[in-house]
Amino acid sequence: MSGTLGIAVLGTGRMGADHVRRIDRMISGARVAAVADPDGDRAKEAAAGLEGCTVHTDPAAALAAPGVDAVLIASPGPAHEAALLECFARDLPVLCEKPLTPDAAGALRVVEAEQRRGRQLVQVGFMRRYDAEYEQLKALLDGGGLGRPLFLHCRHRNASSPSFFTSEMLVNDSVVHEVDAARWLLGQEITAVTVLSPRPSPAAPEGLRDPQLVLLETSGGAIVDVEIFVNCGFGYQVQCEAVCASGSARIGDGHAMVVQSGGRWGGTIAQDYTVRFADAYDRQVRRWVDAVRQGRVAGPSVWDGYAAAAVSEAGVAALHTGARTAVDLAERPPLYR
Ligand code: ISE
Repeated sequence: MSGTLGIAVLGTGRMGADHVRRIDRMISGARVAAVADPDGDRAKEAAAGLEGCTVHTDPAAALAAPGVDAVLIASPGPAHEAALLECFARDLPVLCEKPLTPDAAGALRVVEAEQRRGRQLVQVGFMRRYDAEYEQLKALLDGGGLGRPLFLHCRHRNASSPSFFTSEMLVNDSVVHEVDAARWLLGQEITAVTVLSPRPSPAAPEGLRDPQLVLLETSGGAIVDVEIFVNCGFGYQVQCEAVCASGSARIGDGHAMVVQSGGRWGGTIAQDYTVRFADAYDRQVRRWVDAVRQGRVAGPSVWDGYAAAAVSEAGVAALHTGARTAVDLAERPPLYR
């Protein structure tokens, strides 16, 4: 396409509002044409100052608004399936924030619906794939110089969790990022999940099983361990070390600037994901816009979203039972091979 891509942003909470600002200020060739949020005031606030942007409380009305060529879904997970099916009916390309859907059955219905169309329309927002350090690690592992990966040791820490966060969400809202990153970095599926949790941190809200240790087994015989700790107090940290047959590589140490003064040395730690992964989000949206303008779809697919949902479901079962739980994955359809 030659003109500017008009995007409808569904959901103007923290992530959606961040994407509205990003599209407006950081992305060339695109503009926000419509926003929708059940909270009309919040939608209005996100659209303030955006020329020609219409404001809606009903997502379907935003998709039908004038000038909408593509859709960015940033509403809560349970709203994704209906929004995606509506986008398919209107033939609108989509960038859908993770998780694709909260459950594997819903994600599989989305996969089947896209397959019936015979053409991909959706990129799923697993932004780690666009982070410079993750891209470097992926290139290193793909190059094969370190030999076969044996372990990924991952740490995923949030300063604090929102009030609505549940023990299950540590798995299906937070660790889902490591699930996708591990599948992508290793080029393997996750076959089984085990979840262990120590006595909760005193900083965790009453009843929240925080932190947890999530163990993922892969189809190629590697093991991925993830420490997920969403009330660590000190900041937002995402680290990953790949240990391979003849070497190891680590990302996420966050040593941007080191200050030495008064007999001490140190730096700062980002406080949340919109800061830690700001560049990755920019790159993700930019690549999506470029692809859509060229009539292509790239990046994580709804199959990747489904596979992550299937692993999350096994992870939540493992959290409840304490048992190693096998992942039940459908056969990958030809459209996603
Ligand atoms: C949140 O939804 C995210 O996607 C963040 O990247 C993650 O760190 C956080 O734990 C999730 O709740």
